[in-house]
Amino acid sequence: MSSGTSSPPASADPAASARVDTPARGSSGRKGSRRAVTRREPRLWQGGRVRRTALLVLPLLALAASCSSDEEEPAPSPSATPSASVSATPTETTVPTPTPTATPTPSATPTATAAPVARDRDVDGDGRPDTITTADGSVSVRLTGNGRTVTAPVNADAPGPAQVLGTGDIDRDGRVEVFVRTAQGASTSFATPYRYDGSALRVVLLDGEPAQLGIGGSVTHGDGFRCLPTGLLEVSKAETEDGTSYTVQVSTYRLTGDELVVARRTTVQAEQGDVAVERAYTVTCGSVTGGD
Ligand SMILES: [Ca+2]
Ligand SMILES: [Ca+2]
Repeated sequence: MSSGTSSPPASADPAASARVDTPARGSSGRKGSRRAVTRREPRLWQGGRVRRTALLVLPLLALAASCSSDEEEPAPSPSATPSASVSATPTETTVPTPTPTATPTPSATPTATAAPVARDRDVDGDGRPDTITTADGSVSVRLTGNGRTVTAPVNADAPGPAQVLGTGDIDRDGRVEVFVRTAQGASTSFATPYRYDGSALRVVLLDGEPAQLGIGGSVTHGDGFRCLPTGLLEVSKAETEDGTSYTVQVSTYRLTGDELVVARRTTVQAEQGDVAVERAYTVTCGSVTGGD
């Protein structure tokens, strides 16, 4: 049932197709064969060129891929940033709250330092009472600490040995002064102080003469003195004509060396019973006391 003009079955082999085309005769057949060859040779050449191109391209692609992979190498991530830069980030610094300084407690108002009060009969100020004696025309002190005896002359108006009235620290230097009665009147006696200067016993002077401090008085006059805590000696003299109104002279002395130097002197008018009048009849200095 086949005819001579029927086309041969298509073959998958390109060579078989060439063999089928080659036996054709005639110009048309030759041309067709030539066209077939010229059509297929390029395919063969193209195929070889494709393979060669592939051989060339593949390494290039591989190289490109390599380069691309190199190029695509991930840049250092921010995590690679040196930690120093991180730590350089300013952070909030907690400023320590200054601890408030304790407010100094105000010291107590300093109290006036009380001057030392010498012990009675402690003439040299060593804390131990010393032995005081009198004889005609003298007063002596035996110092307990070293056993030494110091003596001073006494110019007494009254006959016989002078009497020791007591001791008191006039200037508050820690050494008591010795009060010796050196005169005795009808209503008034007089005391002369002696002081130990560290080496000798010396009479205390007033106006260049041995001081004579009056003690006591009468209806018309009064004499008294007292040792002040400030280390001064206050001497008061009162006079009255009617026994009611008094004129009181108050003299304050500072013991400087062996001398009583007046520091203040005032005159006041006072009535009987006034403290100024009472002081003119009273003696208060250590163990020396007296008056009405
Ligand atoms: Ca003593
Ligand atoms: Ca003294």
